[in-house]
Amino acid sequence: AARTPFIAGNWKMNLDHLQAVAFVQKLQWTLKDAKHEDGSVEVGIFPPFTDIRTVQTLIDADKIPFSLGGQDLSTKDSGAYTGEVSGQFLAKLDCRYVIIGHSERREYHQESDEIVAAKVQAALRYGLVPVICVGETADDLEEFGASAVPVGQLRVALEGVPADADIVVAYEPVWAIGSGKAATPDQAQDVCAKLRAVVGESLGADAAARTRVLYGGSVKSANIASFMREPDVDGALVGGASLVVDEFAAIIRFQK
Ligand code: G2H
Repeated sequence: AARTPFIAGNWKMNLDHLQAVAFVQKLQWTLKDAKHEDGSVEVGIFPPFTDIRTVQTLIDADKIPFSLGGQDLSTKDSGAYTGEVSGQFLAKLDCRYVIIGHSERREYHQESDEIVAAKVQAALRYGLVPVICVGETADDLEEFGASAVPVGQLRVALEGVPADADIVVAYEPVWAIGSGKAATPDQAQDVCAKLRAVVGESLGADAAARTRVLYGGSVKSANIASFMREPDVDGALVGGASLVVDEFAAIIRFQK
């Protein structure tokens, strides 16, 4: 089955709700007649929690063909968990996706592989598609090579996931994030192919063929085409460049 390319903008902790309005309107205007209009590429926006309602309203009012997602969610459904946000709240705001296990969560919030796995289960309980992030640090790369750590992280994240689950995998080498130093297309292809194989081992061949595997880490308009040319790279998780309208629009308009 052909996999629809997915360009996902992870705003991280940027753009307040008023800035979000201006940004989304300008992006939509810049993208008029772009190929996301005909569904040949899916565009995802991952704003901070406080902007999700705002972006949902814009998408709704203007029939903008963007998918919406959260940057994180709680392992729990509801209750006395101050500061947490439940997957059911995201689902009620029309979020289709949620990023799970981003390296910044793993590093600054001590998220273990087990917490990541619990968050994947929480997402699936509410019909959200988890965007499962994995990747090696510079030290891991030196010690174990590129693929061992992300492969291990993904195996744990997929424990107990049903074979028919809709998931997205994002390979983000930590040394490439926000550093301006992206992986080479060859490096990305090699690890993304191995991650697809893990999806196959865990969920079966159908899931491996259907699941989109993204590359993330210093993606910009100047390098997107080189990644998208690779057979096992189905899109990109874009941080810094997703905050610049012209850059993000150019990434969405990538040509193979
Ligand atoms: C990796 C990526 C988006 P950037 O974190 O998730 O960020 O594109 O800024 O490297």
